[in-house]
Amino acid sequence: MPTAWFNDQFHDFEAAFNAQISQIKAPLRLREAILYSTLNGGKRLRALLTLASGELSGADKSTLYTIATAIECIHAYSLIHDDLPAMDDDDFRRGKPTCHKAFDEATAILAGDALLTYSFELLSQIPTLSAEKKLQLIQLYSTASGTTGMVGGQFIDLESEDKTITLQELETIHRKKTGALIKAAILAGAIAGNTDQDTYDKLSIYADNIGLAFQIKDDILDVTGTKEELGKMPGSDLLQDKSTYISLLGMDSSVEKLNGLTTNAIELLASFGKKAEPLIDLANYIQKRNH
Ligand code: GRG
Repeated sequence: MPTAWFNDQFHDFEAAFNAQISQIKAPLRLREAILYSTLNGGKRLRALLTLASGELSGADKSTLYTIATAIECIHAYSLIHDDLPAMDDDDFRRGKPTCHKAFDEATAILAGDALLTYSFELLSQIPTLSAEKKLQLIQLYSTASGTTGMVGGQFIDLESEDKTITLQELETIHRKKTGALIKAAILAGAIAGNTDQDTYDKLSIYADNIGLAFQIKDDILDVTGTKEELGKMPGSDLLQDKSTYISLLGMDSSVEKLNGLTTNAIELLASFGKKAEPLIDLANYIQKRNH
């Protein structure tokens, strides 16, 4: 991660995340699968987005750590389930064998289920937030991860396999499948703090822009990245004959779209001055990342 803010926040969050995940009580092998799939080198992008928008919104740090842990739990669950043979059937994730390869399918399904549930348990127990804010966060995360968000997007994506889809359909899949959770991560930080409607609306549009930018970059990296950089085999989209930004728009226009979305996101936050720097750094990071 490039800036001093990134390094500090990443390390502090990693320690807080480790502590919260280690509190999960479960039968030994299930617990091992949960720890294996969470404490394993993710970029913690969603957590950092929560911390950055929370900082802009004046939220308390320990509250943000719990909210950020909760979103990383949902994200980790989605990756475990996405890697299963019934879905993407991937052997590697974050540079290591996927959960079902290291353990077994039933354990991987249950580890994912446990992480999704634990996320809401964490949100419901935050001592520093009012009942109303906790409910708002639970609603935010459940809509983003459920049928109108990530699960719905994953379903449409699976249904679209072996079909030619339009750019608009691809965008809908990505906004739901990956964009919704990224947006929830950003808005959660704002809910934890105190923002006016104008700030909330700007963060919401910023989130739409970088959520899509993240996915376009992911499509680009699947073509340009190496196994070492990505922690999994590149070229999987082409191998599965998947529609991507590259296959529908071409590489040059995809890069142009990525750059345009990043610039829009950054311009939106200009009026916040220094307070918005972490969010601006994260937008730049999404644009330039190599994994
Ligand atoms: C199974 C309900 C269900 C949903 C799965 C998110 C998702 C939906 C599937 C992931 C498929 C995938 C690999 C999409 C590409 C974008 C993406 C989410 C990449 C992984 O996120 P990163 O790069 O991962 O933030 P790390 O490992 O850094 O946390």
